[in-house]
Amino acid sequence: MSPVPTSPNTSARSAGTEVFLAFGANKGDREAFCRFALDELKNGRFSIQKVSPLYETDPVDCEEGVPPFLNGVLQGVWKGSAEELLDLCQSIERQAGRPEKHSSRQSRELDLDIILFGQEIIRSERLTVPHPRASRRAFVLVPMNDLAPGARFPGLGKTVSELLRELPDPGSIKLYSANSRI
Ligand code: A4P
Ligand code: MG
Repeated sequence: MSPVPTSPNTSARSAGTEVFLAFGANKGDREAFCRFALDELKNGRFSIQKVSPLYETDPVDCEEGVPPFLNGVLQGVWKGSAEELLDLCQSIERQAGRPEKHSSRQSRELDLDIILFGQEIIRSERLTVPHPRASRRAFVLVPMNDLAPGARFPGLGKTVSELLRELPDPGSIKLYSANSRI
């Protein structure tokens, strides 16, 4: 009997998929929560390749009076499906103390979003990738541009540096610490 053919997707998965994750925190010890996310991500199936500097950013689309965020982006290789990566991100958010039910306009100990999953376009009940708001948010594009200005958003067909140049108003985003690299 001839062997069952392996789809390109399956073989790509076994080698791992290049992913970009954005992290943010604006509650408690923000730097410690970002560090916690990086430490927890280094589980067996995720290998971190690059981490951006940390930026302090004004809240976007949040309730009035919420404190500024620390934001960054990391690039890595994930061996598994996108849904499994979301499960890992959500379990790290919960371990950081973030309640399961919350509003996107409130402060949070930790937010971990999948920005790009290879060049896949995913629209499922749980997951939209590329992240639907990332391409117009300086707090994602600025740190991502430090890592991979030429990374392309599938669907939009534009690179990170092109999207950043096209942002009408980047808002306030200041370098906080260049030392988040690992
Ligand atoms: N979900 C769908 N697609 C994705 C994806 N690509 N990555 C679903 C992660 N999650 C994804 O997300 C809510 C649901 O989105 C999840 O259950 C998942 O199934 P969440 O992270 O639990 O909640 P959230 O972060 O409060 O909501 P959301 O919609 O991710 O909010 P945003 O758009 O990420 O906004 N301002 C500054 N300066 N810095 C920030 O980091 N963050 C936000 C959050 C608002 N303003 C900010 C910042
Ligand atoms: Mg989120």
